Amino acid sequence: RQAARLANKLMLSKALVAAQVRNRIGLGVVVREYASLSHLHKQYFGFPGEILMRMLKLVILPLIISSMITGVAALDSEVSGKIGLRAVVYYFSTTIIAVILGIVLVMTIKPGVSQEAEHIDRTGTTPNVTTVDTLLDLVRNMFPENLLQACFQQVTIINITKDYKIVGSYSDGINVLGLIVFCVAFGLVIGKMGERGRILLEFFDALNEATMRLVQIIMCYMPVGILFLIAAKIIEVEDWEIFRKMGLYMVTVLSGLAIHSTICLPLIYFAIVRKNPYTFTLGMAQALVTALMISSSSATLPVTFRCAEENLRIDKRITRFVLPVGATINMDGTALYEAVAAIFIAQLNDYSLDVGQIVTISITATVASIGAAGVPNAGLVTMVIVLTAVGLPANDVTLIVAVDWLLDRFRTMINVLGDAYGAGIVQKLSRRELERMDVTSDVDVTNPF
Ligand code: DAS
Repeated sequence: RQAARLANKLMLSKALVAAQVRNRIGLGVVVREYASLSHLHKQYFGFPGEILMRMLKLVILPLIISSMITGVAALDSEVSGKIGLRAVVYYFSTTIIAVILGIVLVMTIKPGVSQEAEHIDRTGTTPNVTTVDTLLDLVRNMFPENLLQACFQQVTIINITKDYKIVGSYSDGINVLGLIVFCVAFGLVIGKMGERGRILLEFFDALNEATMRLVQIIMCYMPVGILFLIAAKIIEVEDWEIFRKMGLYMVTVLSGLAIHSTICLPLIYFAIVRKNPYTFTLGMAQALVTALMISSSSATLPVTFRCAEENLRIDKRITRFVLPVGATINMDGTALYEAVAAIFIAQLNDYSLDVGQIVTISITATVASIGAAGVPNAGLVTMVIVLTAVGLPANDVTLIVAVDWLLDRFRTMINVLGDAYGAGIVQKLSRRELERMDVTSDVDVTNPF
């Protein structure tokens, strides 16, 4: 009987052990299944976001072609007047200043560089590079052959003749810079063709309108795509360091916008108009708050007009040209943001950019800001142009998408402020033309801000 009892106990414990083992395996299977499921989750979450990214890439080609050709051709006809020429020179110079400011800040703050990488630099495991070495390095790299090689390799001659393939995910195959240079040249030619050119211009105008309507449709879907893009990213997050990087990225963009709007633009305004720039900014306060609230330069235009003409008493003959054109092609905030975001994404991917690529980013960020419409998130849409130009993974736009709703407000505010300063500066430079014009303006041009 004892042996039977013992055997019975043994059987029981074996069964128990077997059950335990089965459970463990079962648990292991469950965990493995879940892991694969969560992998599926990532795909499921990522899919709607991927759709958004691919839709944005689809509009790159028509967006660049139509906005650049119509923009350049239209500028050409507008620029016949000295007022238009002064406005265009102002637009380009302040946009380039904003881009350079953004690049200097993002290369200094390095928001996308991981801490351990920075730590290595600081602990000197790499040779302790002093500022002087860095500067010497920079000068050494600026030798003519490097500079020409870097710049022209990237920007025009060699690259522009690179035939771009329109197969597969075509936006990755686009030679964006080559396309831009072609569109500028083509736009200038059309602008000079008179009546025949007008027919072509109407076609590209219609193409631009159709493309912008497509962009509007994509933007209706954008909140959904952004939601899923962010969800997929949050699932993927291994190291929470990404949030530190995102925070630094926002600080970089916001500080760039703050410096540009409180130092760069006021300095240019004061240098030319010799009036207090901060009083000027106060006069635009209502328009700036509106831009901050609605994230759209175009929708803010009526308020911008009212502030410029009533508070700042800028001549209507100036505002009627400078403000609408400025709201369309003068976007200092957007240009700064696109340059910072592109280099931030390069840093996230440990992608070292050479001089030529930095120049490429400067040019494409400027052009992308011209192509961006004065509507919410427009800078995000044209951001894909900058990333494609330097071969950066456009899907990393996901990260900057998450905070675009906030940054868009501030860059729109700076866009509007830049347009207003432009109107004040162009008015000051065009006083002689205004006085010569026989149309008497109903505002006193003798005492513009
Ligand atoms: N929201 C755009 C504007 O209205 C700016 C941008 O998207 O970059 O100016």
